[in-house]
Amino acid sequence: MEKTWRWFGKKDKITLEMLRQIGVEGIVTALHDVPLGQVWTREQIRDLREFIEARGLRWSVVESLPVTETIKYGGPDRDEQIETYKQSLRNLAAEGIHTVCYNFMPVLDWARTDLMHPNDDGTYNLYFSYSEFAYFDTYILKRVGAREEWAAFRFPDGVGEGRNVLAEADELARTMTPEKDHLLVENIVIKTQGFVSGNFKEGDEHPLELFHQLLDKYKGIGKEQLRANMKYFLEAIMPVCEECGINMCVHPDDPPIEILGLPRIVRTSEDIRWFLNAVPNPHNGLTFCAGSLSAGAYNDVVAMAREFAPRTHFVHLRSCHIFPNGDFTEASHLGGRANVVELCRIFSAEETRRQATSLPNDSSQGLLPFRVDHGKTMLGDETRGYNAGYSFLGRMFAMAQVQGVMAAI
Ligand code: DNO
Repeated sequence: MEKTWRWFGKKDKITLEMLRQIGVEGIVTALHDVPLGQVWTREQIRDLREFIEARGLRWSVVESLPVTETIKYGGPDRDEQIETYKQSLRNLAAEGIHTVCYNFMPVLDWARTDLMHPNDDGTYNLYFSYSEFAYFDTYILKRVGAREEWAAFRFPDGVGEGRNVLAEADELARTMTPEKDHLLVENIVIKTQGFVSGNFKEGDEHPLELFHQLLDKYKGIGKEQLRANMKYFLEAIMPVCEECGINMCVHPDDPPIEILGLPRIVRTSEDIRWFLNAVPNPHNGLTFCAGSLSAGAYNDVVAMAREFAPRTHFVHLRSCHIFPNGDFTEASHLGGRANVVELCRIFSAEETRRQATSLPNDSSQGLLPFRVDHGKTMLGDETRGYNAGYSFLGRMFAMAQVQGVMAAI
């Protein structure tokens, strides 16, 4: 499989020269400076591609070409936005880039409550606490209906037994301070979204107001409507994907639960089966993010990999540990629920199968790109100002572990 790495562009403190030294072959990146909803021009794409190639690497995957909110909620300008999207796809293909990761999560991209959760061994991990998230929703965001929803919240079978998240949030409210509130907003809205989604930026003065405005757009939109909007989008772009040989791969919802009263539709096997069958075109595929999927207690990640490997165009290798109370953290890449070793076996076999039957129109030569995702923060990473979850030494350590697994397989 092709060893790739998420790189945040020329301003990333982790340079391409560093990545070559650790065995990276392909780069996963985006035009992070282009505002949401604007066409990515050929010139901009070429400039970045040449920058990458001049350093002995290739631009393998786009992560992400963002789907603007209006496409997700079906706003009046969605067709216009879909045309913009199609043009960016054509431009990417013309520059030789054929794998495009995106997501269909309303308002929030990935979410965590703690970005520096200390482990016993002195490293730090990302962490998701239900009570802190419920506190954010009910006390900071003060979303209408939040209290009722959290009162009715039930964990899936096997975890969180007897837990009353709303009562825990109320309890937490007694000890929270303005500083702690601020940190939670930073973690949920600014630091996790700022560098990936485009909806929120580092330095936004009123992130919560913006949040409410976005939430309002989804009033009355449930799971079925969001599904219909995803299908509409995919059907509209598939002709361009076929013509240009672009493989689209949707990123699962992270975490794979419905939050903030918003529907989330890429969480379970049933969801994935649904969107693959709704638009049964091989160019409509999946980013198999083992980490996101493993954060759902109902997801059997290995079984999902077996089922969905043929429609997977990009793999994210990481693994989560779910505590008995339902909270989760990111486990070692060799531990946790995801079983990265077995996943490597499944996806390597899939790659071999593809290479034997190489699809026409497929510039990747059947290579299946993977990247490690969300490393630990360790050995001084914490002082370098890297994006949350995207440390250097922690990710390098994970990458080395996975390279070892691949070699052994
Ligand atoms: C977080 C990432 C996501 C992912 C997007 C893809 O670390 O996995 O932000 O890149 O959801 O669109």
